[in-house]
Amino acid sequence: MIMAPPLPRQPLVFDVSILQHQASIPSHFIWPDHEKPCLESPELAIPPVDFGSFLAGDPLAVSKATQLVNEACRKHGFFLVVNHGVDSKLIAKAHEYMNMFFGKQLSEKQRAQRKIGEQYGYASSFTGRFSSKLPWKETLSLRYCADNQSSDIVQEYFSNVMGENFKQFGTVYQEYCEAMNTLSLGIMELLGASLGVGREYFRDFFEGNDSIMRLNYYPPCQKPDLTLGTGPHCDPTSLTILHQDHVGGLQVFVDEKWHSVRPDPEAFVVNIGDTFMALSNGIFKSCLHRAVVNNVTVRKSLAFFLCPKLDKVVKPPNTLIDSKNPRAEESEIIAADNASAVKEGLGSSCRVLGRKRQQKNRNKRPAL
Ligand SMILES: O=C(O)CCC(=O)C(=O)O
Repeated sequence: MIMAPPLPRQPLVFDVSILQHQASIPSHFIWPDHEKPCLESPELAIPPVDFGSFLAGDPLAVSKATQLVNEACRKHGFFLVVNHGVDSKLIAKAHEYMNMFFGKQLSEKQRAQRKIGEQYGYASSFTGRFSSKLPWKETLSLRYCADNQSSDIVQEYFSNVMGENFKQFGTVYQEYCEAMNTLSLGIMELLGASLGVGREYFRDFFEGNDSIMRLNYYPPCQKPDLTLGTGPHCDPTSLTILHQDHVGGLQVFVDEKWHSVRPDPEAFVVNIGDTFMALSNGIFKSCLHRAVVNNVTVRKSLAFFLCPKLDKVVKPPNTLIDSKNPRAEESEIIAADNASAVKEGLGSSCRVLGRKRQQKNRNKRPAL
């Protein structure tokens, strides 16, 4: 029998207008059984930290905030900040402009297409490197630099790549990133105080940071029990400040189970990444998390990933190294090398510094 030659494989295009209504989803989006989501999971009790009172220096508030953060970060690395001082109108605008961006025709979004090997731009599950376990989402990732020479980098990206019609998008996300920069440096004071190294130590380390802002847009999916919006991962970066809208979908792997994080539009979810875990000599944990999708509504999240300036050396302060907490590994990591490893999809080199004691747990597959 003569066999017909196989048809050339069509590139898979994540066209939301079609995919969100499909009763069955393409096999590329179906995750293996051991990674399929549990849509009903117990809620993770994460402490809300009154950030405004911490910054104001009220001794009782400082002691309460540092204690809550210390406990949460030793256990799983997640906490909430409330009374954070970020303008609620700016947050609302950042969400509104996400709706406008992701609501555009695919061809228009693809003007910012992120190419294979690149870290910034528009990405959807088109023909990436992975042909299976594709995440059910679209993203736009932007570079933000806090040094004086790159002060308008986000604004310029929109104008240069998307065109002058997108100038207002640039203004909104530039302002949002600046607010996240201020907030993240304040959180560094809180982490420094919680680790007993003083408020200035990590704040100074992250001055002039070279960070990433990611807009995550999760369309509805008619088979949310088969796929994931974001697969299980630990953030290779230093600190993540996430604003999730009212929908919910973030899950964290704690005590051998997945837990959901209840959405609170008044709060930011903060989590420790691998690089900060290394800076803390493994005392504060970077924890596995993921995002699930639903069959009813779009979900959005805004993630700011704080990363050190590229010439920084990532190593814990001597005061965090003692016989109870010996140095996890002798090597030091230059932030630029870490950033390249992350970009190439190799994971964080910082992992070796902070992770040794946690390695045993990390290698376990997440339970269903
Ligand atoms: O959307 C979320 O809740 C989580 C997103 C996330 O983990 C990521 O972008 O790395």
